[in-house]
Amino acid sequence: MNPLAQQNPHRRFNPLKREWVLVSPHRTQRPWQGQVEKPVAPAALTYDPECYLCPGNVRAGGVRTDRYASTYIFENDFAALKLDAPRFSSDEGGKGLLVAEGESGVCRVICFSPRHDLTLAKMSVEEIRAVVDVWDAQCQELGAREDISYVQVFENRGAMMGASNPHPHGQIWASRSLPNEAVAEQAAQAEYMKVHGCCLLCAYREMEVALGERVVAKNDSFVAVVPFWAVWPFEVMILPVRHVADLESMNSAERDGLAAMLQAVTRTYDEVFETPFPYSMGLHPRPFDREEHPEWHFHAHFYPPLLRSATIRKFMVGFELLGSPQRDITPESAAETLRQAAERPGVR
Ligand code: H2U
Ligand code: ZN
Repeated sequence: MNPLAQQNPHRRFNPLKREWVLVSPHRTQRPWQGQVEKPVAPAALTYDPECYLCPGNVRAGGVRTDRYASTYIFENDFAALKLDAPRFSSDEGGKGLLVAEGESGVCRVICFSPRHDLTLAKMSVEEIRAVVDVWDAQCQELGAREDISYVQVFENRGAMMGASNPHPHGQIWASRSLPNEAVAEQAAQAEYMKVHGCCLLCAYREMEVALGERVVAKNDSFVAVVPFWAVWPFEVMILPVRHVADLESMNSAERDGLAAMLQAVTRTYDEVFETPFPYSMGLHPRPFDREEHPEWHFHAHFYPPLLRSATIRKFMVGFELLGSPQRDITPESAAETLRQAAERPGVR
């Protein structure tokens, strides 16, 4: 790392989104008298009769959840997307200012475990592997549809990130059009491959492993780093070692490797402030738009909001909202904090 960058304000380029982030390392000592969140008590019951997602219970929409024993998938009772939504496109006034398009798709919920009190961090690698396999089956099933171009798998974890229920669960939103993030990442990866003749994230992963300063965890098939261009204080990206575009292309050992890496990252997070660490995480497989995507390198993003303790979060406000994202602690120092947390007995 350039020593000037460790002490001085600078901006860093995110080649995956082709955006800049402002880094202000000299500012980490500034006082804080703002909002403090209440710590969240972890869920204690293995079965909660009031929980919409526990086996055998009736959900908010009136449907009963099966008595499932491992993972469980159901159509979201309050889906944001519908398969039968009408197709239309309009440009009121013809000036490209009031443009709308009909959008269709599918929203599903996936319960990771029948146990109400678990989280990915508390599940075994075998149990997380079952979740990985369901994600893959969902991507294959939904991605094969003519009217689907992207399958976005994600998890909102913790009330701070808007999760509606502590029961371990995630969501799958599959849509006719490519969401913004996929559009940006696809264009950037395709352009990089055209100009440099190699994969952006393969080249990036090699450099990060060689440098080591932003690496948080490694196994035979996956690497976790705080990206050079991270926006959130403890943001992490998980990258496969092999150039694979989706879960389907991963062999059994790689799927186990992904499960182990998800466990390592979530356990490490929970150690940082000795609290169940909130985050939004999601998978970025290739688009399922029937095009070849040689440029696309599968990856997962973790975006956690916590900054300084279990109760002090980063806000994306002011300059972040109106100018560019900004961070104080450097990605290198966040990676060091995460590596130290990963050494604690709770993780290993
Ligand atoms: P979170 O990932 O933000 O917790 O959202 C859970 C989803 O579960 C949410 O989209 C759905 C909500 O619509 N849900 C049901 O489909 N049925 C229910 O009974 C409760 C929640
Ligand atoms: Zn539950």
